[in-house]
Amino acid sequence: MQTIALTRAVSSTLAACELTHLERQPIDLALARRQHHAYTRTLVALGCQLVSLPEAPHLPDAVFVEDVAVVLPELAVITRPGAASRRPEAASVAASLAAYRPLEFIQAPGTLEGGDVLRLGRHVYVGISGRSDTDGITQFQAILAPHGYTVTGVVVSGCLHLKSAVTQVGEHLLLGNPAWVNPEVFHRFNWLDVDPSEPYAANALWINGEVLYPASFPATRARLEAQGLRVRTLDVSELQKAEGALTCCSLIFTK
Ligand code: CIR
Repeated sequence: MQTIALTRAVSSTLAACELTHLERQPIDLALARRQHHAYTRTLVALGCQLVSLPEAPHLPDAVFVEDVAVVLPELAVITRPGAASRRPEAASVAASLAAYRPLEFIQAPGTLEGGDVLRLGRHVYVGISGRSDTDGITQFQAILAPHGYTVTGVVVSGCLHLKSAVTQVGEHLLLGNPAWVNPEVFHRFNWLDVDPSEPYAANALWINGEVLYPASFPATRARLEAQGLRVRTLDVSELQKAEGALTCCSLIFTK
């Protein structure tokens, strides 16, 4: 079965991105574009077919496509981001996804961002964060329930999204920062703590048996490798300055 990675080129206005927990720092746009290119090439090397949307220059955060849609085998849910500046990103992603899935939409006033959605089989966890609210999560639950999914809201604090705090790195293994989310919620899974010196290190992209991982977290990388995981690192420094990480730059699904 073909895996598709939907991505979007880095916007020329990336430096005007939304920031919540980080101080604004100068972003080297050319370097951001090279890093994003290396990311997309790596997804291709890992077996993905790339569907690349053109740059949306007027939308600084549009490279972070994960936040505007959640793609499941049965359907795609187009979100309504909590960050108002990001809502216009959704239409073009929806148009592209319509070729692959029936679409459902989160309606106003509810908000939901894909960075808050962690799907573990038929169980979907959604961060109750500054970006996803209980109305959005209730709508999401109503959309998914007929397809046999359970949806559980999870409180996150101190970080942007649920997947800033925890991601899946193996069949039965999660990588997380226990300061930002309660590991007890995920008691059916094994849990690996990030190294305490690297609080932002929980966002990894587990794909086709490998863990795609930021080069900036060597101590946590060592923890992943000590578990026997195959880790491939990427330097994404400029995307990290925009409070982005690895999962947020793609929507990955099967054709
Ligand atoms: C934002 O604040 O919305 C963007 N600057 C970063 C979004 C990152 N998204 C993600 O990790 N899923």
